[in-house]
Amino acid sequence: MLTRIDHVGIAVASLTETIPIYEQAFNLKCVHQETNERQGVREAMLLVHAGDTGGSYVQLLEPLRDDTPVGKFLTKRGPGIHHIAYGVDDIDAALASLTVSGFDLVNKTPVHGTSNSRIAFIHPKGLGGVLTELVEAAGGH
Ligand code: MC0
Repeated sequence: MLTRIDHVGIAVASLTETIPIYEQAFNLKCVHQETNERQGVREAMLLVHAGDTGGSYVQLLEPLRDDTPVGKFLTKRGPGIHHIAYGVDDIDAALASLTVSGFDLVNKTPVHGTSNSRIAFIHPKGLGGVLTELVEAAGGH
């Protein structure tokens, strides 16, 4: 079902302050930035590895407001790892399988993600306390 680790999402107070730190520390390049109003974030994608089945990224997330998932997370826990995202070839099939298995899906059908990907979140409670995202990239994978 899973093709790769697509990204690790990290909650930060400021993209402007944090992007240069990651670029300098690991010689990464920020290859994409986007605002996702529905998710309440500004995000930056830093490429770690460009693989055959899609890339792997560090995703920095800055909340648009305090009453958003990342805003609430920052208030409660401070900056840190917010979620892990796995690549899938067929997100509809993956969600159907997880539903049959009884997992608590935050998104029962895919929503818009980075770079026109289709994404869905699975609640952290059923997965060892880790908020988990599935990503089907725009070109598949
Ligand atoms: C909250 N909790 C988490 C968590 N956020 N646990 C692990 N990781 C996280 N990131 C836990 C809290 O500690 C709490 O546990 C319980 O969940 C309820 O927390 P809450 O603060 O009351 O939050 P809720 O219930 O309002 O919402 C939690 C939920 C939400 C996971 C449903 O954050 C959500 O819908 N997330 C999915 C969307 C999202 O995160 N979007 C931003 C990234 P206790 O034990 O105290 O009950 S968007 C993105 O990444 C996109 C653009 C992309 O990749 O393309």
